[in-house]
Amino acid sequence: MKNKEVAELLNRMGDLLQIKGEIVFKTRAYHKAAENIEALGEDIAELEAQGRLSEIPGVGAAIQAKIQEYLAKGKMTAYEELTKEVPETLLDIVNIPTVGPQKAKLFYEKLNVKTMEDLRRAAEAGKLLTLPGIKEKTVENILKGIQIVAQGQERMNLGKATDVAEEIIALLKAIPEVRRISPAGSLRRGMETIGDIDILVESGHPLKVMDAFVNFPQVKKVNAHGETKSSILTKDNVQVDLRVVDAKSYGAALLYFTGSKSFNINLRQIAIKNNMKISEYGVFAVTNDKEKYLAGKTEEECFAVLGLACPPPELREEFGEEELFSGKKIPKIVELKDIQGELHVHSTYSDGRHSIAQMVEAARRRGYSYLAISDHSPKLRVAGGVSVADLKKKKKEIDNLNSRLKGFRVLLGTELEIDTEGNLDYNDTILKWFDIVVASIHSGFNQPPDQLTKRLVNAIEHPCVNIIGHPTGVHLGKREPYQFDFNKVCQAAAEHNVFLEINAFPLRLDLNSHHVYYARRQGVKFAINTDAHHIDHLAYMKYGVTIARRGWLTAEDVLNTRNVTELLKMLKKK
Ligand code: DGT
Ligand code: CA
Ligand code: CA
Ligand code: ZN
Repeated sequence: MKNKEVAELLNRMGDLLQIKGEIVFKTRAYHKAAENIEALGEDIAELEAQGRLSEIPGVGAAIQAKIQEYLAKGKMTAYEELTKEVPETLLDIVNIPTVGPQKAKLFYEKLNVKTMEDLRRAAEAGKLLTLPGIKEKTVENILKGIQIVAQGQERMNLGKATDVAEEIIALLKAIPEVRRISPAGSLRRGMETIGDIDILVESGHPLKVMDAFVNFPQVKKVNAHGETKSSILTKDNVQVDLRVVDAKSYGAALLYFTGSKSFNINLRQIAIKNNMKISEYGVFAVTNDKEKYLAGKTEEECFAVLGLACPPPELREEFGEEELFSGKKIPKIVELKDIQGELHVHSTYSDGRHSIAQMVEAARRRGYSYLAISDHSPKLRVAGGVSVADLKKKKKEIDNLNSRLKGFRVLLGTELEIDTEGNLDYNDTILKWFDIVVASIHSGFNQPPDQLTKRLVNAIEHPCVNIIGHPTGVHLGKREPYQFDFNKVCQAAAEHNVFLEINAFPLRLDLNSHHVYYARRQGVKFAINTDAHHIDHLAYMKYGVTIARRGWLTAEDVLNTRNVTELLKMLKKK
């Protein structure tokens, strides 16, 4: 299908026109058309063949002609003409999170910034600060954004990295010479995205382990094959670094290769202050240039000789380090076993694969005591939103189940569509039927940030809305988050007792750990949900809990660590 290509081209056209300074009415038309084409259930070439292009909402005569030209000749003259006026490389800049067409236009006109590299240089040289409305924080975000884009393409999500690592670790564990083994690096810290997989092994026979490793069936290419470090590329292009060390440095190596780099630097400074040295081999006392080994067998003993408690790997990040090294006790962060149920899963009533009863059965097997079946609402037609008539059936089915089940409660939920104007689905009478309402955005991602903020805040203020689902809309490595004022949304959520979701689906992981850490400080509370469309997806809960842990959440901060009675009480809005 050419749908994606066509939508992409129209989006690019809209962005370029925006940079050129075309009126919003015109640029919006391209973005709208693109959005609708992407949501199309049919092949656009088929539609064209049947002369039905005009049936696509938002596709007027002008855009229709451009699509026809593209489908027939593989090019769009208007687009090519436009790139002669506005450099196409500016689109890379538009794609940097927090930049967008308005700023790209400003940078281009005032500073002749044409490429991502131009922008990085201008940002680092402080030139952006001379422009109206650009503050230091803005520049910081832009630089961070450039980094994300630069890395974004090749990084994999936590779910994929976990699967690959588990397979390799299982094979390594089967080698008799392998004693202790652990993942390290960003995977052990539970980052949303992973660059490469690091694994650490303790063994007295490193060469045996390495020889086996480079010959695993997953290996496509061996990049390094040594006694302490080997590195391979798997058949699906994942880099795996393996390090093998002896017993007395295993703990120190685990600590070092878990990182983060910033965390390691902090530790090194603490060591220096105590006349010690820390490396991947151990912690050493340093007197008159002589080194004496103090610790290294376990992480705990390394931290202990430095006078520190051993922090969970998820907290070893730059963004929480002030709190981490403050000397205060580290709070007990949430664990998978604290989770008592879920509030956002789908059934066959919308686009889920399994019936309510099957979802409930799977939830019970996980030891949960409640599950909210939150199917899509009617406006999300592509996902089979539940009509009012079907909702009555669904309610009856849930009531029946509840009268039979012991020690388990099925909740009637909905994933309520927030439309492009900020209106909600169903009417207020019907909304009151639900035990729980998760409101989400699935359209209009390219709207101006003010409009997106308004849509989210409107939903939060509605008396029936309890949770905002996947609040930023990101699809890791595939779709950037939509732009809105996160601070305002946090404030509204805290004020109106609305929970922000940590969506545990590996493609999303939305909110991410930075958001969670920040939002918690604004007084926000959270719900962790898998957004399961299949019974197997319930297992993704562990990723959501990892993100929560990275954001320093305790069980207190998470709605679905409560039993159902407490939970329903906590949903009451002021
Ligand atoms: P990634 O792979 O990009 O997702 O991120 P990491 O954190 O896994 O980074 P990686 O694979 O380059 O290195 C693994 C760990 O090794 C890292 O978290 C900390 C440690 N490490 C690597 N290079 C350095 C370094 O130059 N300085 C310090 N202090 N630590 C390093
Ligand atoms: Ca790594
Ligand atoms: Ca690595
Ligand atoms: Zn959903």
